[in-house]
Amino acid sequence: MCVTCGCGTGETKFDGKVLPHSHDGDHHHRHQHNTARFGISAAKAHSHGSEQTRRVKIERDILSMNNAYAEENRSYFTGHGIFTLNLVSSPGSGKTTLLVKTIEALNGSLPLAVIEGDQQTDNDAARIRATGAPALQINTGKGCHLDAHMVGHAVQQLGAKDDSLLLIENVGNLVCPASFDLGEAHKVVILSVTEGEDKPLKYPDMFRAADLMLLNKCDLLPHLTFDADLAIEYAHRVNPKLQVLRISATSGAGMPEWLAWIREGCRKAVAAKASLG
Ligand SMILES: Nc1nc2c(ncn2[C@@H]2O[C@H](COP(=O)(O)OP(=O)(O)O)[C@@H](O)[C@H]2O)c(=O)[nH]1
Ligand SMILES: [Mg+2]
Ligand SMILES: [Zn+2]
Ligand SMILES: [Zn+2]
Repeated sequence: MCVTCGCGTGETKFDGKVLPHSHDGDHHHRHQHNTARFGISAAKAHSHGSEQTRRVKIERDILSMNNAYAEENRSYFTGHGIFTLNLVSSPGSGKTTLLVKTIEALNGSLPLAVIEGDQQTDNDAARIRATGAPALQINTGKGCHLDAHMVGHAVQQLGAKDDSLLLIENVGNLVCPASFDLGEAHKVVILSVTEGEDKPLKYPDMFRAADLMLLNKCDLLPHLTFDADLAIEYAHRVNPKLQVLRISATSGAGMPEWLAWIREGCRKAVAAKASLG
């Protein structure tokens, strides 16, 4: 169940197979699966009091469990110099197109891997693999977001390299992925110009959780009434520190700035690993 919208999670699949739950070998997780998988029923079994109190406790348990996994992922990423981005947006804003263009533009200059999240299909992982980059598709079934536990296993399965870039495309949803830390360095929110200027005001949690907003599909602006300055003003109203880049994944406008931002992040991640000794 999602703590934000109450949706069911269904069965999670990795490249079409059920999420593995055996923990042997040198898996970097140190978590206990019994509590991870059955956090909800454990909470149910041990809570007392009103339905409302019980719900609050379940929500708190799910988020604190997620945060524990996220911290495991984060320390793994830090220890291995992996710069991890969590791309979040509504469906169709252009995340996969942007990833494909980004990978093509980087042209093998840094090692990278992609984790794709969608409720169903492996279409996006196939689009990424067509570039030659490794990609793992997570299908969340009825679930509306990726969580840190899924990402930990996906990283293990992908075998993310040291000093690399890890790009995570979250499930298209401007609400629930805001609450789930995956251990990433930054959430990057993509807003496309066909979605309306007011989305940052309507979905403030996501724009607050992000460090960078990519305003995508700017090539379409001449055909629309969308006011880009106003959209950015709204985004800054909910998050004054939000960095913003205006881009077009299809025309390539703004891509040099986006690539420079990625390279700087990778450089810092490698330096942080080195400073650990
Ligand atoms: N005009 C235009 N279309 C874009 C741009 N980026 C993506 N698209 C289109 O938007 C649609 C959804 O893109 P997709 O990458 O699948 O979005 P996702 O659901 O966020 O992964 C596709 O038809 C893309 O071709 C862009 O910069 N400009
Ligand atoms: Mg996609
Ligand atoms: Zn949800
Ligand atoms: Zn696990």
